[in-house]
Amino acid sequence: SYPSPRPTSPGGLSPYDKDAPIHTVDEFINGFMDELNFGRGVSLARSSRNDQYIALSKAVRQNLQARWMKTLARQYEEQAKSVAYLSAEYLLGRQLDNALLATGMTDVVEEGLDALGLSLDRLRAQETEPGLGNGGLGRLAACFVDSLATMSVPCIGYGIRYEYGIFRQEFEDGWQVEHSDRWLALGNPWEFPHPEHAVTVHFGGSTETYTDDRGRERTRWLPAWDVQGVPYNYMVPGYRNGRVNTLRLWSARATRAFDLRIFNAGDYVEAVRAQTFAENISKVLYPEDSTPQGKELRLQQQYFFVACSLRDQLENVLPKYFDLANLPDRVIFQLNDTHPVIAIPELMRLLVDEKGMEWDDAWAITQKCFAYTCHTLLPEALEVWSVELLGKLLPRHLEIIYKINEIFLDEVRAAYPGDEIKLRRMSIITDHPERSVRMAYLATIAGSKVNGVAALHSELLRDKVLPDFSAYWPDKFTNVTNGITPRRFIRLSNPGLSDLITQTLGDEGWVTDLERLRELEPHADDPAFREKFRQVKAANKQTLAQVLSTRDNITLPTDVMYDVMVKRLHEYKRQTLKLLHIVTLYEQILSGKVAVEDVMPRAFLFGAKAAPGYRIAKEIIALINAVGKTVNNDPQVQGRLTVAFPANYNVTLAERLIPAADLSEQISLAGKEASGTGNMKFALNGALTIGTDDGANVEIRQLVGDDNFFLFGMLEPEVEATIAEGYSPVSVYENNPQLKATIDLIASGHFSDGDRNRFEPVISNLLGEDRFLALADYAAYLEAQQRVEAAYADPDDWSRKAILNVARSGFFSSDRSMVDYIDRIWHTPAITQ
Ligand code: T68
Repeated sequence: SYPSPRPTSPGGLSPYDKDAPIHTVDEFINGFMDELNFGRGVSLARSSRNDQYIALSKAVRQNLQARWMKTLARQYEEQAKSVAYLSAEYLLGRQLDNALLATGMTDVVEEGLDALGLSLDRLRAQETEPGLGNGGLGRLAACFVDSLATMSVPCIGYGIRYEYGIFRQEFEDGWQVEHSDRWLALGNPWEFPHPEHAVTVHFGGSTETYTDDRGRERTRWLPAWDVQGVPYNYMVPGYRNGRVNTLRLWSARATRAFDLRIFNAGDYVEAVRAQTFAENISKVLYPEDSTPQGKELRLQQQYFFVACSLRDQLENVLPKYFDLANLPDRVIFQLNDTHPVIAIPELMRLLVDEKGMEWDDAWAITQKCFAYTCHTLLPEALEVWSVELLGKLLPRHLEIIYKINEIFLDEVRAAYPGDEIKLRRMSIITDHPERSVRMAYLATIAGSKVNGVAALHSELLRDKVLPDFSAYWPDKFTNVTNGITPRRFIRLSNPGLSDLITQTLGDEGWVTDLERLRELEPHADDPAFREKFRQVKAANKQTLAQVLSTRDNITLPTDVMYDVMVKRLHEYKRQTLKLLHIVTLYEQILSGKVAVEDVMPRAFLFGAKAAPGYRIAKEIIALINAVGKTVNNDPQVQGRLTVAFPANYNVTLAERLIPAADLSEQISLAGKEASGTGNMKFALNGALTIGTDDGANVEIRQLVGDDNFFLFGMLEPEVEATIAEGYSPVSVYENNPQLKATIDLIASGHFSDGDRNRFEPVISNLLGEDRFLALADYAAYLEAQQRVEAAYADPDDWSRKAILNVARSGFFSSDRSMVDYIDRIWHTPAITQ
């Protein structure tokens, strides 16, 4: 129903494109040398690698800038409706390679740098990735803005320019330690600051009522303090289509009024201290990915970026004298989880208090302008703000929320007379454990649509998380299954496989039309194609081994199965279940149950950050590292089992790990992982999945076929039943001798120099509670791993399965996700001119 995006210059640079100054090697060299000499003020001979990286980036971005301005001009001319994506996180990954790909400049740049005696590979490595997100949610936002640009759909991404992104992880004695991520320390050639367009955001104070000049009773907010938001613009290039959209990240600084007040009072030092206070708001990304702590600074961050973004839309993006009654024709604010939900009362405040609109008119507009995406099923991840804190920081917003709730509850009362329980269940305000605002409810009530991020998730969201609301508004609820951008996650990250696909399909059209991978299906039966496919995978393993050797001093065999589990460390994702499998294989060798020669050689690769305050997650990291150390150094296993846990898993490392994987571990407890997106990246890159019936795994399995997916474990209803019956992990342990031997080996101190207490917290967590039923799924997991081994023993058949995974993963392109959002929620056509 939506035209699929087509690149205008599929091959690369078009010499006739007047919008780009650089087409030839000579033009590149000139552009680069200008940036180096006049931008950095250094000669080539005296330039540092950082000078060269920045000059290179600025030369490359020249080819995007005219396109950027034209894109904006077209959107304005066409009065196009645009998506304003509100997200507290964007996990972008490195920018240089993506810009080279989008502009088709890679070959010219490589040749030019070569002529200057420089290496593109070395300069690439100079870039620190912008880690402005925790994991899946932030990476999803980055994929979505990429797809919208590539599809010529008007979009502006709004977020926060954190001075420190997600922490840099190191291991000390196997224990996670966090270091600050100083990603801006060496300068950032990809951002365009506009301090002259700073907007003011208010906080605190009180409200008062007054009578306006038409005799109406109104309310106004008398805030106590304010900060300024400075916009930093980033280019979001479409893939070879001449479009460049905008990502606008806000940075906080003190207002001048604020300064003057204090400076005039003569307290210079206090005035400077106050500036620091203001700047704190955008200082650091909260590293909690699923248990929001209700911290005041976090609420400040949320309101800060949302208030800046709404003001920007109303004052700068829309034409002067725009009739706000038509706002829904021009913009849809997509709420990426509840973090930006305070935008709802903010828009009401702007329309009612500042623009003088009647409540009902403002509410009708607001309801059309917002839509809400939920990313979780964990109850502890559903954000609530205490009324006390909200009232202190945003008193007017709290009043507005109360009024929204009051009107809504009147409606509910009329629909279900006498049902006080339902009323209390559906109220935005809850009294337990303290009086607070349920942000997901506010978003559901105000939003035009509510969506989950995979089919199963959307179903559970409707039936388990928001059942009263879905019964009341069945049409409000929809699903949009997540996706990943094929530009970054195959074309850039897996050049070997991309070349093979392009050769086989005859052109590069698949990069923007990923369903075309279906054309690979017949080749899955061609032994010559399988051989080439295996060669690509083998080369990717070599590359990864090389990277890990220099990056982490890790030695990795390259002729073994790569079994990979990379994602945030969380109990529900069950890294411990993976670990129990590894320890089981090892225990079977130690105890002589299995001869070493009969163990299939494997390298187990982990990547995971734990929230700094999440004790048990950090203990699990330490245990993985301890097991790795013991296993890797044990001559008895003869290098058949290798455990590698490179620190600081991030987008850059993902781009290396995923293309090298044979087996993708997606083993969350059924009903807990909303979607997963790593699962899609692995399948697209030709890894087979071992996974539970959870999140998007369900759809992956349906598409790739049962024969090409290793399913195991309880289904969601079984999980519920098991818990309802009174789950006892100890009895599972006692009734499974192999599980007992495995856990006992850990408890014996085998991996902790004889210290039996060292991993007691993990053991007692598993035996005592095992909230996510790892032990209950252990036997099924081992059995599935045996199926994996049997399949891997037949390389030709394994390749066939892997190729079919690639061929059938086109659905998981974020371009398709965008089509679904556009059809079901946004109704934003592409610009045409
Ligand atoms: C993830 N959520 C889901 N949250 O866990 C994953 N949370 O299943 C899904 O695929 C992905 O979202 C995209 O939809 C997150 O990543 C967070 O990072 C987060 C951050 C702050 C507060 C709460």
